[in-house]
Amino acid sequence: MKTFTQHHDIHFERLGEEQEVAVIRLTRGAKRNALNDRLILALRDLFENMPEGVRSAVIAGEGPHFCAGLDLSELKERDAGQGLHHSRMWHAALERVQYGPVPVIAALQGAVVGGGLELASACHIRVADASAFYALPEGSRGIFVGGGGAVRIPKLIGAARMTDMMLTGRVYNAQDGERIGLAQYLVPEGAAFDKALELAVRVAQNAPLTNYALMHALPRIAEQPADQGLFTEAMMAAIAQSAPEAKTRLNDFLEGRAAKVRKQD
Ligand code: 1HE
Repeated sequence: MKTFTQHHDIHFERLGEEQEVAVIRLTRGAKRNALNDRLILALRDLFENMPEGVRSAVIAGEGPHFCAGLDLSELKERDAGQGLHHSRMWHAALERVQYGPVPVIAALQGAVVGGGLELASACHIRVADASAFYALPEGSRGIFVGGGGAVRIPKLIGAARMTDMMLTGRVYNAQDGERIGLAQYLVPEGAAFDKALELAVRVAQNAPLTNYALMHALPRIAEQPADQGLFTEAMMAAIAQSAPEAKTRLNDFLEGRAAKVRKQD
């Protein structure tokens, strides 16, 4: 059985044997899934109210493009104060994606640009198909990133590459995007959603505390000075390993019931 709900320009569905994967699809294909305020707020609300039993999520876009970024038709007359609050609204929404209840996998195709790349950067895993391309047209539109891109994108590709993208309007294709770290997976055209779903099903099988540690502890540890990071790591390791689920899983391996690590083709 599948369950779906239609929010404003978002289709929400639960997939997987136990409906453990939330699939969130942007459904403004006619506008290349450009993110207007209503859509950003709907995303925030969805992540704040993720139903019980969801263990991982996929974000995808309808049509040939993942997302054309900020809806430029809404960027008319905003004074500095309104601009500040608008950016903070994006921050709050994408913060709920990154530091929300479950790991999120983005399925990317076509344009992943501007705010679309900022949304993808807030996800935990990015799977791109061969049609994907990445750009930060803010630079040529006379504006700046405002959806957390200045914080998240340099962590993926470094400040130098982001500076180049914004100064020169450079567009990375799917292959180069994967090479520089914009996406972790590159798949043939049309295959991003299926791969993202396959990964989401796999991620949903992890112990919830392990996923929690990867989402909430790892990025914070990575920001800490080494000495503090090591201390936080030890705390998180102790908590994770003391969960009953960890003990069961370790025993399963020791008693030959769990999968071994195998070389992949
Ligand atoms: C839009 C938007 C949009 C398309 N806001 N309406 N982002 C950009 O600067 C990217 C702008 N978009 C594009 O460069 C192209 O549209 C695409 C490469 C994404 C797709 O091209 P294409 O040829 O498939 O579509 P199209 O014909 O350009 O667009 C189809 C419709 O979507 C058209 O509307 P229509 O009523 O004439 O059919 C477009 O106007 C509309 N559309 N993109 C509004 N972005 C938190 S700060 C973040 C800051 C930013 O994200 S700035 C970067 C914004």
